[in-house]
Amino acid sequence: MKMTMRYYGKDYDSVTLEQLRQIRYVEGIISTLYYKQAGELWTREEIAALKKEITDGGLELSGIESVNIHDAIKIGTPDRDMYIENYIKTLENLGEEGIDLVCYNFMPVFDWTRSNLAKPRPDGSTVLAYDQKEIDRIDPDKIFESMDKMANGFVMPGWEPERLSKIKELFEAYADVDADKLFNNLVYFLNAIMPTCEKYGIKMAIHPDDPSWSVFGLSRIITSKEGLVKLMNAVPNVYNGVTLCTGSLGSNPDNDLVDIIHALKGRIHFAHIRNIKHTGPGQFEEACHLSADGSYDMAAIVKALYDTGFDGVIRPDHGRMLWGEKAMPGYGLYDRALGAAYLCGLWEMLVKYGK
Ligand SMILES: [Mn+2]
Repeated sequence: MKMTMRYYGKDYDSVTLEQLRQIRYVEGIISTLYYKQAGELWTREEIAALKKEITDGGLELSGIESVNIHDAIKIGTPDRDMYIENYIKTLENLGEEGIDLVCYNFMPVFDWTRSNLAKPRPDGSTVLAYDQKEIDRIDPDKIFESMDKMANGFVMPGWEPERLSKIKELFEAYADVDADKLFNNLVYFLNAIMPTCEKYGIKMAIHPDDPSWSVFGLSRIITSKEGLVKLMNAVPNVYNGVTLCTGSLGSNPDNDLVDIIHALKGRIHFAHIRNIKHTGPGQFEEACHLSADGSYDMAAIVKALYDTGFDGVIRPDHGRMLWGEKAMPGYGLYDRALGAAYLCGLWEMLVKYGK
């Protein structure tokens, strides 16, 4: 297991590499070329510059989150092959720079969604929260505006303002993309990139949809054990793998996270570990990583990873906003550092006394 922290780059993140390096538990960084639009080619020079920034900061670049997928690939329009070609070239450039882990998602139009990015808790900290009833009241055209207003002035991953102007077109383009079509388009994409992944040893790790159900009537397919196992079987190549995000999959209380980890044995290349608290049907809020603070037994989750031989990259996921920090929602320094320490503690106990 390698503990890492997500970092958006010096021009976008309020947290510095120096701070991240001082979290003794953290060995590597997960980052991205944040300025790149989905579908754009990443050049070798750009990737080398990212790597250099992180290496100069005393850490290693342990993987990319994310190389985003252009809508043409998800929708399956005739120009998808050109975008797949670009994706392959990007993977080749990443491979040449020694990167062997790429996280991505396959959600139509919207990336992760929340109804509140700073819900106060009784102790004065704030968390991201979701309430389906509130989302149902928001016009899909207004959701960008609503998320942007809550973002403390940060540009959030998946909510880049460039996408706002295209939202009506996007909804139209996805109108006849049902779950089967979306799934087939994902399989088409994976089959096309697998030879490159094999050549460079790049593990693809699909991030589950967040929340794990359909939002605004758009299809979502990576929401459960069934969908994940179906995808693993459709492209039975070890480089077609999963980002086990406990918070995203765990948004649906019907998902048994320990069972999912066992079902995906050998195919989990990247783990996002965080706790959430179910507060009602279609409702949840994020929590501190500690088991007692949310609905999930984090020791059981970490043990399932350990028991299935997980040896990939792990990172604490969204944290609470603490101690007056101003940061990108979910991506403050303090609670993620506490999360890393907690998860490393659980892991050390398993390594030393788990058997
Ligand atoms: Mn995640």
